Amino acid sequence: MINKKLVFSGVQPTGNLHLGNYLGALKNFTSLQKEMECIYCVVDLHAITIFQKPSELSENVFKTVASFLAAGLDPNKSIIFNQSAVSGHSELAWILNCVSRIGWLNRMTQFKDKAGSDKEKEKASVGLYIYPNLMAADILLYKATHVPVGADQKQHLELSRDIAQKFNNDFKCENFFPLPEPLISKNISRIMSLRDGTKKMSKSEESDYSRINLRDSADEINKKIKKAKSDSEPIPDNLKSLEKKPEALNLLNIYSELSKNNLEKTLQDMAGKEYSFLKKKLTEILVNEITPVASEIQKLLDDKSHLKQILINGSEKANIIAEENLKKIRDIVGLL
Ligand code: AQP
Repeated sequence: MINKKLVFSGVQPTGNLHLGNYLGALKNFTSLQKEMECIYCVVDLHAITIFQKPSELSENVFKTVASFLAAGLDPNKSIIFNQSAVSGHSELAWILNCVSRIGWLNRMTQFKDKAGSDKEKEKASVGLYIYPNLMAADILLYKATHVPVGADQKQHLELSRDIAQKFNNDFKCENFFPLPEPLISKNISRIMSLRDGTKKMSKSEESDYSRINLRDSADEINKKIKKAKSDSEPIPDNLKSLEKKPEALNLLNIYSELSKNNLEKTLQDMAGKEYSFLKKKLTEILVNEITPVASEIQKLLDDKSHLKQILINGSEKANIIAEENLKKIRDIVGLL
């Protein structure tokens, strides 16, 4: 039996959440909780696939959950918890490690990006390599049907579907796992670095000038946008002229998303103007959107026991669903 619609998604506690996480994931999360049952997870087991200092990891879990709430997630509507508090994630990940194929993992571009050159790859953790199997377990543990993610996660989600399908075939339990659908924002699926428009905005990128953090002050936002790469020519009136200008395109994309216009309309309005004009407008709109979120994050971080209680309540609810599904999974696989 295929479940009713259920949303699952996760965010790694690897630092301060940024504009890419906000526009690519959190905004989508909050609108979905109005229409569907949603489970949102701080994926701490994913974070440790790259070494994290223990004291920073726990602090980052709090920062991530505070960002969830500040962006509008409501623990009375959505289940919010940290992954390691529900042991079913690890148990199902092991079972799925035995279903997933090495050839499938070899094709994952994120591993190639994060692990580096062939020589460096040898030193990457095994966890980083099998990360997509854990992601499949996160989703399938709840039999989630929809997964809101940025476009960067599309390939991993396709792998989750392949794993679900192979499990259903191998164990002759047709439709046991639903094949999860990605929910990717159409307009703004990928926010790029402010310093290099060919790389995605990322928490772990060394330069803080590459991203707008959700905790940035108005002054920091202003400085970062001023320094952001753009173009010396005026803003064109068509998309084609932006093909080889990824940084300029990124700024226009972000502005369009925040001003709730499509890119064509932004180009119509801004054609012929200098990028300094766009940057001024973009700073205003970013400050309006981000600084209230930043002060709410700070307020929430001042009461960690409240945040901890939200995680405990969420993990209890998640565990009930996980255990019920795991009982059936153990039975299907033949584990006593
Ligand atoms: N630049 C981005 N544009 C759009 N969406 C993005 N997401 C992340 N970066 C962008 C989406 O945010 C959700 C949570 O991602 P994550 O933090 O779990 O992992 P990530 O994709 O690896 O993000 P980072 O910032 O690059 O983290 P690090 O540097 O630690 O690896 C996902 O839905 C993702 O698509």
